[in-house]
Amino acid sequence: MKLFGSFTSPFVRHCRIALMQSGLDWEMAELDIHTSKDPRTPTLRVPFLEDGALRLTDSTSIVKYVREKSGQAFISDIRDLDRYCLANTLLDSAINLFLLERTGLDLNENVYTRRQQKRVASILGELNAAPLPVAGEFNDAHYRVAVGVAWGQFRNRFSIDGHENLQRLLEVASEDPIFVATAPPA
Ligand SMILES: N[C@@H](CCC(=O)N[C@@H](CS)C(=O)NCC(=O)O)C(=O)O
Repeated sequence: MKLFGSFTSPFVRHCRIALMQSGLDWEMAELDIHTSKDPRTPTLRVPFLEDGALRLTDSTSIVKYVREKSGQAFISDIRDLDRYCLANTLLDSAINLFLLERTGLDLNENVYTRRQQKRVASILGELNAAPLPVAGEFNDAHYRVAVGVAWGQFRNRFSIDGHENLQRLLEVASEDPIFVATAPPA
């Protein structure tokens, strides 16, 4: 199967983690969705995955597919699923702000971008309040939060100063060789 995406995307990173842990046969096709003349996905976003006739257009369906195809579990606990969703909402807002800023928009001048900034700050506080996993026992909610927070640090999109649990989560994740191997390029 083929995963399409960039090495900087946190959503792609989570898929790569699941694929590397799966033992399945897969390859990555690097794709810059912003410049591609043939995006091959209706979302105009990465990641997407092709496995024979099957095409998946979102990291959640991809991670679930890979986990289940390799006999592993995707998220079953409802609180974990909610935390996973919170991390997605955080990333969605933070990435939109990042891309809007690149177009030259002043994020502080627009009522909706200010709301997005508020959403990012408020979700970080909520995620920081969650219990920490121990090394080697990450589920997909932990991975989603960790790739999201790591992306925020990589792109300087938000600070986790004062969020000690999130700092600790990244420390625990840094003991995971696959998490480390999938880090965005310096
Ligand atoms: N819900 C999607 C979000 C994917 C997403 O936002 N990808 C970003 C890269 S990190 C993207 O391709 N953005 C391009 C754009 O918005 O134009 C998923 O989980 O796969």
